[in-house]
Amino acid sequence: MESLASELFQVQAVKFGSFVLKSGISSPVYFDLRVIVSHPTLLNQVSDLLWKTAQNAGIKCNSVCGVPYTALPLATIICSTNKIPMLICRKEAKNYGTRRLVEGTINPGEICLIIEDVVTSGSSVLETAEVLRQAGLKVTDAVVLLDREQGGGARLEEEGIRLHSVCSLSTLLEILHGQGNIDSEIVGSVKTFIRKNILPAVSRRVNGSTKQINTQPDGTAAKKPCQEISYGARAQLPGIHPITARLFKIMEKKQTNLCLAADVTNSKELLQLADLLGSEICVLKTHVDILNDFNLDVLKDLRAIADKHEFLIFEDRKFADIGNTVKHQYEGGVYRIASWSDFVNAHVVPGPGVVKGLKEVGLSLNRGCLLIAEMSSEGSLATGDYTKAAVELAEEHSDFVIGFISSSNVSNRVEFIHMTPGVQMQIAADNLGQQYLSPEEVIHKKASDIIIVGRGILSAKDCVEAAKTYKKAGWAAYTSRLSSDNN
Ligand code: 5BU
Repeated sequence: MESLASELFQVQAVKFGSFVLKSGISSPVYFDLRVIVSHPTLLNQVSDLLWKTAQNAGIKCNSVCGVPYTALPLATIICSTNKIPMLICRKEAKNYGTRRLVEGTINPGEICLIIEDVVTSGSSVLETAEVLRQAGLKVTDAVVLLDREQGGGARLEEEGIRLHSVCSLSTLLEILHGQGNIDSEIVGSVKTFIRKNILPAVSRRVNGSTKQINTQPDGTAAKKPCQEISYGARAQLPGIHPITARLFKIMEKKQTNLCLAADVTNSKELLQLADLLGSEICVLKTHVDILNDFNLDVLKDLRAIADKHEFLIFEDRKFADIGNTVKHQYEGGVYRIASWSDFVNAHVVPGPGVVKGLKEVGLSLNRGCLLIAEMSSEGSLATGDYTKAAVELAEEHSDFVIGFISSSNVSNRVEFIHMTPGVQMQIAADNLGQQYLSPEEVIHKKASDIIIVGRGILSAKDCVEAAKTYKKAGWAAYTSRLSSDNN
């Protein structure tokens, strides 16, 4: 281990200084294990140590899978040297050919060992484990070269995965310090950083107690945490955004996960609808720019109705410009959206600037924003890497981003809310590309949180009755999801 630590330091796989991490926080230590592919002896040494760690822990496995990409060559060497079948997890399904997410021979029920270079929160290992489990494999252990000791082990444990590390960050610090590679000041600053940045296993902790709800005893398919924690419990999560907390509380209290897409073009009609259906819904979604007779007083009245019936207002503005422009569009202009809308949504196509711009206006007003990770329309381009990028952007700005517009659950983090448009029980599609799913499909099968219904209610003969029906169906799907997942 001593020589490995020194070599990792020499090749700059571990660096000390000041680095801005993906999350935006500044770290005094940085790992880049990708560089070891240029050092074949080191590559072999690391692979050997990973396999020895697995053997010392008594791990039995039928195959090995490296978390893409850094751990792929490590897994390859381990498998080739020790004659073990390897599996490769794709980050994305190909959009042609087999669309497989796992390459290699899958024998359902067999155990696959995960190999990783560095573990911080454990999320990369979890993503790979989820894909393998969905393919029918069991995942019980992961071996990692370096554990940053920031809570990844505990998080994985909660998901039924034991984490074994070749080396912990504190041991690495001690060795490098002993060798004279780093001084005590660096050791102190890294230790302080780690202590201050231990990631809480927020997705698992409800009211301070850890609920072992996601793990199957045999290590098979873990279900998404959102599927098991009630809306009410999610409202209590430490550090949850005030808008999300309010929304979850309203949903629990009114027993509704229905959002009305109030797509009408007349203000009077909008206010009448809001008052008529207010008791059935948790959110009223507006397209304020389709009103023929818009004026700000209408929104004042709508706010009053929202407070009376306890629902939130969501302007479906779909911001999609550079930060500076969306800032003006959100704050000013004719609509003054930030002054009355509890939350809005944005496309991620412009990159982080769109969120930063909106945040400059919304944060101090305690407003929230959904990112459009997927769309309900046929041929939507918001899929695969695009959806993933939306999730990453949300994680980076979770002080303002409260969740997603998506057709399914795209993030395991229970503090994010998922809202799904394209819900209707009568028809499967309209003639302009809209595609519909049922409340049961959206809430139970796809593990979303809120159904957004427009014409399913608005075009019904009796829209109050229709709203009640959707409310009931959405809630029934949610309660059956809760009970089936907690059994
Ligand atoms: P419908 O009448 O239930 O089809 O209305 C759906 C509403 O949701 C409508 O206001 C759309 O603008 C909105 N919507 C959508 O349908 N699909 C999407 O992907 C997004 C928004 Br984002």
